[in-house]
Amino acid sequence: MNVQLDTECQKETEVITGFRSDVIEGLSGTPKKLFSKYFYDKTGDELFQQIMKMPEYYLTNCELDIFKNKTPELAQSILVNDAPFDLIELGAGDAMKSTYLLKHLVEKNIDFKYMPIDISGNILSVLNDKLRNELPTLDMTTLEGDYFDMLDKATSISTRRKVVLFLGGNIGNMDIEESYHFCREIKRKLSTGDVLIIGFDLKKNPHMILNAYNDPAGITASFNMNLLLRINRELEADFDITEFQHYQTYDPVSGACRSFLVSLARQDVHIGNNTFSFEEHELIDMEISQKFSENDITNLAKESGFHILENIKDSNRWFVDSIWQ
Ligand code: AVI
Repeated sequence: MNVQLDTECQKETEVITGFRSDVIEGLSGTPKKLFSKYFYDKTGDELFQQIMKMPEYYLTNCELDIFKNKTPELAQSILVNDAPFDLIELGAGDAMKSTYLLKHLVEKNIDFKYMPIDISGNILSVLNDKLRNELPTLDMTTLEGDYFDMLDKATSISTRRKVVLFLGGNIGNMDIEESYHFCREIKRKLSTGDVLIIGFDLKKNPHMILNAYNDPAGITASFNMNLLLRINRELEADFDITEFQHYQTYDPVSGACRSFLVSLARQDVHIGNNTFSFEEHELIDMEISQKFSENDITNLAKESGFHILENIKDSNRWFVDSIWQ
């Protein structure tokens, strides 16, 4: 019991230490930067749920449309002569979209094991309860932790063929170099015949993209501000969020949609013993949501050692789930 508590405490301390050093490093650079992976504390999760329900945030319905209405096509592209396989989902969350695929595979009596990976143990236990209830015959092992560590664990648990899902356009939250590195790493961890399905938000009318991240209700702004509040709560800091303003850009040529916070005054912010000075109008680079052309996707697949088996798009052709081998 004590050993378990000690381990949990140690894990929590390591998480906070990583968060602190990333924040301090990011705010010490030029331009100042924070990492969007830290948006998702409890309040951040709730704000993201609200974003997904916003009429301007078209991404939610796009991939839902694919998983709901093109399930047989998806299933077809991942099955090889009904051979058993492991379906591994990176950042599964509530698995809202993939549940349509799981139901389809279970109904067809396909032999597979579902392995959702997520950094949040809480989300995984909710998902576990939900799927045990909705799909009692589903063979499932949840894996809590970092994507690559857990992918290693999944490959050590079983040697069956792997199908990896990376949905939601999450690849867009990496800068280009990071996304190339990420795809190469996945390729290195997979074997011949394994499959990767990645969701990409496509370049489209720039007004539509900008609106999705610059919503009039200001939910995206609050989502960004919450990271400053989280730093205040967890790292003994004193950001005054009334002295910052959200600013969103979209560059239709490069496809980079970026979130910034603008300092409205010359000010000092303290984080523990560290002081960070902001000029008036100085920016904090908060997040990139990269948009892709089909060419960009082909290049990314090729450069990381994959080839594209199929591109499945939603009915508006705004989003693609690209199937790579
Ligand atoms: C999680 N990710 C794909 C979202 C996106 O569209 O980049 C995060 C987000 N940021 C602001 N709105 C949504």
